[in-house]
Amino acid sequence: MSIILRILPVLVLLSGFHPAASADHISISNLWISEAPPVARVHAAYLTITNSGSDEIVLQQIDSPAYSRIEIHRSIIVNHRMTMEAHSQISIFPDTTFRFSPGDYHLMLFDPIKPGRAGDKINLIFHFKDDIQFSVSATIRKRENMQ
Ligand SMILES: [Cu+2]
Repeated sequence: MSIILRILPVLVLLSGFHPAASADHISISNLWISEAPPVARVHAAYLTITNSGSDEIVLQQIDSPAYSRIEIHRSIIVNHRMTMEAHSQISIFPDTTFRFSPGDYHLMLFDPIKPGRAGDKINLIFHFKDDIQFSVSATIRKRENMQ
């Protein structure tokens, strides 16, 4: 009996990660997190989102069991200095691919629960408008592997 009670919450958690069946027009690929020193309190992630549908899609929120908070940022230069601006959401037009890449748009991942090493996998959950959700596995990569 006690074993069943322990397994049940895990099953409920996993069922929440299934991607919505109505979201075949959205694909998320090449999701990776840049390896950071163990003391780092923020990590950066990059990915590609393709909208192959006929309507705009809107990425509204990202979360993960491995971080306290995730924000959408863009690196920009202001007065000759690199800084970052936060975006509350990203709209992707029909038949368009949107790339998050170093020096441009990225995900800022705050307060890692444990330091990640290259090769580790971490789940991020992407929330789009209209209650569309995806859980995607990110791979931690060393920065020099970036293209
Ligand atoms: Cu940032």
